[in-house]
Amino acid sequence: MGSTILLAASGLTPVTADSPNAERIEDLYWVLCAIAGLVLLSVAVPLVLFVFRYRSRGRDRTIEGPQIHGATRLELAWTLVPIGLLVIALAFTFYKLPGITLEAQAGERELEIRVEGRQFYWQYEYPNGAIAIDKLRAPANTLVKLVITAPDSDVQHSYWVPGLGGKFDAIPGETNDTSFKAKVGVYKGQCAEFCGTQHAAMLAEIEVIPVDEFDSWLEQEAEAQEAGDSDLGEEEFLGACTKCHGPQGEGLVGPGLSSASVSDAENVAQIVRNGRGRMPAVGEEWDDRQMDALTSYLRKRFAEEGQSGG
Ligand code: HEC
Ligand SMILES: [Cu+2]
Repeated sequence: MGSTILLAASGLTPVTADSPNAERIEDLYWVLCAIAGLVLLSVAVPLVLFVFRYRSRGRDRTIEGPQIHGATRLELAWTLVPIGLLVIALAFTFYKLPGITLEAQAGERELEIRVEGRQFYWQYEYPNGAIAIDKLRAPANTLVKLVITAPDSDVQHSYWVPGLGGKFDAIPGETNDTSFKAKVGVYKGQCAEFCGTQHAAMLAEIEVIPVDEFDSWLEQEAEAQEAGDSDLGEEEFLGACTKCHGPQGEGLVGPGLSSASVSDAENVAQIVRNGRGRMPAVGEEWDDRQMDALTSYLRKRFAEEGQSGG
């Protein structure tokens, strides 16, 4: 379908669906798009034709047109056809809707991951306690259930990775579930609910990798985070801090960070947990493991930059 490719290239259509639930959403999009297109044409084309066909051609404006009463077939048609179209749209929607939530078959593995929307990053928690920020890793061809929420102290966000499904609100204190099942690949998404100054920087990414690779990575990652020698601190800095303090900590929406401002771990932890002035409490519910990862990363990073004169 050449026209489909053309539309897709122009960015007017949804991205290609790569999960069964997203495929259903895509199917719905195309059927509703076709019906809406049909309606548009059936109104717009006669409108343009009539404008030319029945224009006044210099006749006096006071001359009345022919008085026509009743056109039963026409009236029936413009009542029944729209009803028929709405019934088709409704029936097709209800036919496709149930499959938008994926259910695990008997004995099928299901991995549940908690997703928290926060100003201005996504925090993921795996069943074994491992944490990831912004970038989620997931096993291929496995049912992954996302439990989406936000901390009470935060604002509302919306988790959206279009290739893998619809938008789901991340509401403080409430949970919304969605799921996906995808092939190996990288799927991009973003926050779809305006949530503050750095909303546009609230990007999400899901990297789907082979199951074996995923399982061993997850185990190692949890152990490394427990032992305090993972990349969690760097992930936290990039995801939770640089969006305001700049990619190099040079300052953006917030002030620049320096070895002086981050050397006191207690002080940093206090600011990150409670916020300060215009800085939100970005790490309000972070546990000690998360906070230690951040503070030790910051100390190392800014000490190095101090030596190199940057
Ligand atoms: C939403 C934007 C935003 C985010 C995200 C953010 N900050 Fe801030 N930060 C600020 C602002 C604004 C200030 C200045 C606060 C004030 O009014 O005193 C600040 C101040 C600070 C200070 C004090 C600086 C000084 O010179 O005294 C530190 C330290 C700090 N932030 C660390 C962090 C760390 C670490 C993170 C990531 C975990 C982070 N911030 C995330 C906006 C942000
Ligand atoms: Cu957001």
